[in-house]
Amino acid sequence: MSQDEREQVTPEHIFLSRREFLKRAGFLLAGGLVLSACGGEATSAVPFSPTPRPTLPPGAGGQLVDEFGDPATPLTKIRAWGNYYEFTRSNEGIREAAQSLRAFPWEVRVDGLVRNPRTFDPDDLRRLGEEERIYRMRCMQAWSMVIPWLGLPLQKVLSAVEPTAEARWVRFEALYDPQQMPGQDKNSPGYTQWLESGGQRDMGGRSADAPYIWPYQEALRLDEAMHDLTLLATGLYGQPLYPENGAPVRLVVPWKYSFKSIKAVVRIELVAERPVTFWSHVAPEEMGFWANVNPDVPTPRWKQGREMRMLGQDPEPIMSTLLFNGYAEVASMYAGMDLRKDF
Ligand SMILES: Nc1nc2c(c(=O)[nH]1)N[C@H]1C(S)=C(S)[C@@H](COP(=O)(O)O)O[C@H]1N2
Ligand SMILES: [Mo]
Repeated sequence: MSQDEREQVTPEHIFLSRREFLKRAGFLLAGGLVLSACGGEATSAVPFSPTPRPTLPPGAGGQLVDEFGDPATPLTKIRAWGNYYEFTRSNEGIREAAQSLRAFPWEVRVDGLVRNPRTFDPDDLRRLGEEERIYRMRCMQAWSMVIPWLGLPLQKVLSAVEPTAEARWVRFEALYDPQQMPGQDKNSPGYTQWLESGGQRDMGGRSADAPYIWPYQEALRLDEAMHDLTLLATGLYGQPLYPENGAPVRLVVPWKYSFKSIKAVVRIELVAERPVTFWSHVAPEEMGFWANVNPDVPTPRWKQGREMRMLGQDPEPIMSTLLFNGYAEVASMYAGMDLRKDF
């Protein structure tokens, strides 16, 4: 498919911005950016080989690929596998479990240390400028996906509210509503099971002394939040977000382990002090605040040097993990920082 044809199927305002960015950054876009309802299946599994990482075969014509040529994960797989602790502790269960979410009407309050606090609904956010961004997403559980998001750089939202000089950190809060989100209910089977197992059974459940504190909360340093890669996503594969993938609005920070990419965001607050985050409270030895993807810094249960790329294949290919998930352009934000200590 030629570039002209591509621009016809992808609205220009969506297509242009990231492409311009890639040009500036010196990346070559290897494949089509066709918006389709469903990802094509990649055809062959690639066995593990050490860095530099191999480029996976793009598969059938018209398949979406990320900026390094890796094919997108099929939509069915993106919907069928993930993490959503408000609903379930099971990776496979998110799609079914999250259907009880009511994602409309919805508001995202943006306030705190800003001159112009505002409330946005998802359409307000879209009007600020929706783009397609095909990003790799790397979970700390050593699996990864390539996801064609729709969304806008968070930068645009933050600029609109005008942070004051005191604002240093950005805190993100997800929905708290145990009626809709059974995992938040202390009487839920998942919660009870977790307590009975001494907190050992699932990701992060370290001890009953460090229970989950709802709502799910995340945070970024202001410069990270303002980085062009940082996205507030409102859709994927050309459609509004599905409940299981964080409808109607979620954060996407592609160079960090994906627990930073908080779903179902209702509030974004500019603050002066670094906030406590959900996972760094529950499992501080494993899920640190910074969470930059780093193959050289193992975590207690996962070595982090490799990842399973979810493509809906059997078996799924195993790949080398890259520093900052391959997004080397973020490195300057961490100059002088010990990435081993500040993990
Ligand atoms: N609100 C909320 N956001 C969340 C989570 C969660 O449990 N609740 N899980 C995180 C984790 S651990 C991962 S790996 C990603 C998974 O996103 P996906 O299910 O869309 O693949 O969402 C992140 N965002
Ligand atoms: Mo994760």
